[in-house]
Amino acid sequence: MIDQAKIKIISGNGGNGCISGRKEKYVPKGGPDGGDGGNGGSIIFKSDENINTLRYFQYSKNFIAESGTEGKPGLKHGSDGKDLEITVPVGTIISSITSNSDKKKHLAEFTSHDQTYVICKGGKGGRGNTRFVNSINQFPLLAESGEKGSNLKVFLELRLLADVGIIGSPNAGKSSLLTFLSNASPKIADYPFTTLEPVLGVVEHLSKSFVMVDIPGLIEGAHKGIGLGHDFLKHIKRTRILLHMVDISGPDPLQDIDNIKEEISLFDENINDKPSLVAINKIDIEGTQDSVKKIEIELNQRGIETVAISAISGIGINDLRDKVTEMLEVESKSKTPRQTLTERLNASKKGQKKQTEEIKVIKPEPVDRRNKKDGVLVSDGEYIITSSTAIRIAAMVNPDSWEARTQFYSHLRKMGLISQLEQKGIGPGSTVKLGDLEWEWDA
Ligand SMILES: Nc1nc2c(ncn2[C@@H]2O[C@H](COP(=O)(O)OP(=O)(O)OP(=O)(O)O)[C@@H](O)[C@H]2O)c(=O)[nH]1
Ligand SMILES: [Mg+2]
Repeated sequence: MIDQAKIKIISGNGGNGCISGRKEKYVPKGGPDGGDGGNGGSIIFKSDENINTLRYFQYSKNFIAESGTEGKPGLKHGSDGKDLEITVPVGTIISSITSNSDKKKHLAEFTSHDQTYVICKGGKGGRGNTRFVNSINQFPLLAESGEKGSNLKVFLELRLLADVGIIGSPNAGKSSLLTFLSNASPKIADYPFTTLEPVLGVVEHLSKSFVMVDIPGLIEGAHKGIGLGHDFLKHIKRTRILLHMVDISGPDPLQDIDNIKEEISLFDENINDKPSLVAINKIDIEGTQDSVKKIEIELNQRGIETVAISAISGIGINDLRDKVTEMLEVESKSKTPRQTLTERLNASKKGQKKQTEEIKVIKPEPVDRRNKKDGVLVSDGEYIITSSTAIRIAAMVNPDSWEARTQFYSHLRKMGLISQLEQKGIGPGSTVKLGDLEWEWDA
């Protein structure tokens, strides 16, 4: 019933900002001209009703979005990394897993077709040196490194509604069958639309169990919302096999079957591709034997499997349980990874319409973005600058250039970090750490 997978997703890094330009005075087109880095691609999950399993993720475990490229001289912006879109079936729930424990945190749930969630946002591109120009510093030797993408382990879980969906016209005996077979007790009555909501029941058979759902009766026009309509047709999609019930005592059972099939394919033609079985019900009623035979022959000729039952007296029910169990086994063995990722990407591109409008972005944010507001921390007598912006600028400072170092120091002062260090009691000889840099305080 439940399909699961663990995968790793990594969004793209932002590209570094560029330090460039001509420094000489009176040179035409002189001045700083380093462009910004491109943003890293995000990991986006999208639901697709044409996919039914998470099998694909048993073979593919790592998903990495493209990184942005660096900014270039001449104010050229680096190119953004492409987002990586991962398609999952409707009914998928995504949680993050922390590596040191198996604790899960719910991130997103896909309840309908075409929903999109950005689960790992790409890192932002770093600013080029042009962005650091101010009245004092006309030629900055400072830029920002690209923000790192995020790296997340996620747990995907597909919750199918049920293994078997019981469908058919109102009054066919669907609820009677579920009651006979399982612990469920849906309302049963001799009038149409007795069942108003799908009812689930667990069926135990041959030391196995499966879940059946009794779906409210379908009538002509259901695909347009007539009767109880649409809502229930969509539940049918989330079942593995269909048990189509027909009342043999009705005026035209064959026509009844065709009508329901037609309604279903008008709603979604893929549903009729699910493995299915027709249960000819109410065979206990006197005088139905001939029509049972006739309908069996006709359906078998069409390659449709049948089983004749009475949901009230229990005739044929064992046979039905055997057939359903066998079909479920065959169905689960036949599942194969349906499409390669590229095929899926192409398929989802075709269906791309309003996509980006509704994209929801899910936390967690990359660590360095979370630290943005932080400043200075004192630990074991060492002064650690935790500001992510400062760390990203530090990563681009040329340590051999006295001028770059001086500019960087002024920038730290402008950011208020020097006064924070002073307030925290820094003195000559103290160790300061900033990203990969470490130096002795001599101010
Ligand atoms: N004689 C006979 N009557 C049956 C059988 N199965 C169901 N019925 C009767 O048919 C009527 C409808 O049965 P339900 O189980 O409520 O039918 P349903 O398909 O769930 O109907 P809706 O919920 O309205 O879609 C009830 O009066 C049942 O007692 C059967 O095998 N034989
Ligand atoms: Mg019912």
